[in-house]
Amino acid sequence: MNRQISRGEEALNVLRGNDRGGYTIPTHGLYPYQWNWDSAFAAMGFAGFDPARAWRELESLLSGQWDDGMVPHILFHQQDDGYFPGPEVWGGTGPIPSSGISQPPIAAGMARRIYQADPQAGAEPMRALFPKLLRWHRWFLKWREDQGAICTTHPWESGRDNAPEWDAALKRIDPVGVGEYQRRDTSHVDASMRPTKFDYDRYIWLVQQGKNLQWDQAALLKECPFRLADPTMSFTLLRAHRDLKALGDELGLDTGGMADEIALLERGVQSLWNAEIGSFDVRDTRSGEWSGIISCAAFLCWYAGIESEGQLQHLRRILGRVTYGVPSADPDWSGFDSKRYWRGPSWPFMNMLIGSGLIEAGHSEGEKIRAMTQELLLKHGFSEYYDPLSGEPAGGGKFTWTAAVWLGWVSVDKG
Ligand code: 9WN
Repeated sequence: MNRQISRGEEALNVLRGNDRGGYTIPTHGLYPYQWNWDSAFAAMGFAGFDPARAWRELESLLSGQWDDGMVPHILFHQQDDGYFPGPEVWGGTGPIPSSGISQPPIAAGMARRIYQADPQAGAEPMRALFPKLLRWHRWFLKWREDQGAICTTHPWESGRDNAPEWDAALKRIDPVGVGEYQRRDTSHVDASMRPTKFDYDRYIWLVQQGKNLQWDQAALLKECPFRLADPTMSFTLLRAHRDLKALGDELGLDTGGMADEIALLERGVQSLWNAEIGSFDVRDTRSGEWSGIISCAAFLCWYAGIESEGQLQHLRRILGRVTYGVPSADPDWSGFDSKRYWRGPSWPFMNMLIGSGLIEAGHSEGEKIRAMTQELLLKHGFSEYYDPLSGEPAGGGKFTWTAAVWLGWVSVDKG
């Protein structure tokens, strides 16, 4: 008789199965390359059973760093026709074929976790990573800063592809000349769970604009119509910079200027406070408009060490409406869709960032989110995301960062 394997063993198998030798793909088929913030979670997942492999994951991510300090959101280590848009569409200019945008900086926080588990073994890899991570963080501060908040210049840069906060800015783009292209995502998962063609035309148009400008940031700053100050980018950079400074101080490295940068980001996140809805929100730097929608990104404030009673009230209301973690969009918003990507579903890795921030801040909602996530993964395994009402899994299966969240945050079968 076959022994039923535990969730923990299953999680290890997911990570091992997605390991391509030095880097990890998010899931077979749908996402066959190395993604930036997924990779940081993969490192956390490996840390518990193979710390050397965890450091290797972060090193391979940073090996794609561009001359200007940017760390791309996708590294195309090997050509794979299962994903669109591939390296030739992006025309990245770094040392490894890559996309031309970045993603929320999670790596420094994960490096700190791995380091703290074994400071002696971690000192050398961390010393080598420190200047690279610092250059990346400073790239955000140089090219994405607005009133101290950090902007996203493409829906994919924020990591929340079809979040409703992008709708108004995307609508203003006329994707003239975008041409014919063949999507691959909808041949892996049901189209009803993915962004629409309207959105995709604009995603591709923005990629084409960046490529035509050879990813020259000064030119893009002037010309890119999509430049939205975003809670995801701002809160994750603030947290990442705090973590990196702590590591640098501990290792006796040069952290000059970092305290001032942290102070700037602390002021900057307050520029994302939309008093009308009493929540952190996306601010369009081109039009000056707020999105007016409360998304899961707003609840990353505690992860960044920012307290907010108003945000906590919204969290309590929203958690009372769902069963399986923080939904990506407010269930009381008229466009809420529990199955479509970033317009409603619950994402375990987001639950972890939000929940661990709340736990650090001493709020009981953090443990509640952890328990919800644990139950979700016990019942439904390691998918990309889930319906927050029914728990039904959606998107890709055998997903790296979801398995990593099990191993690093909610596991019930450790030891
Ligand atoms: C585009 C890999 C990535 C995540 C993102 C998620 C999704 C890609 C896509 O998958 O984005 O980058 O093609 O939909 O939105 O957060 O990093 O898991």
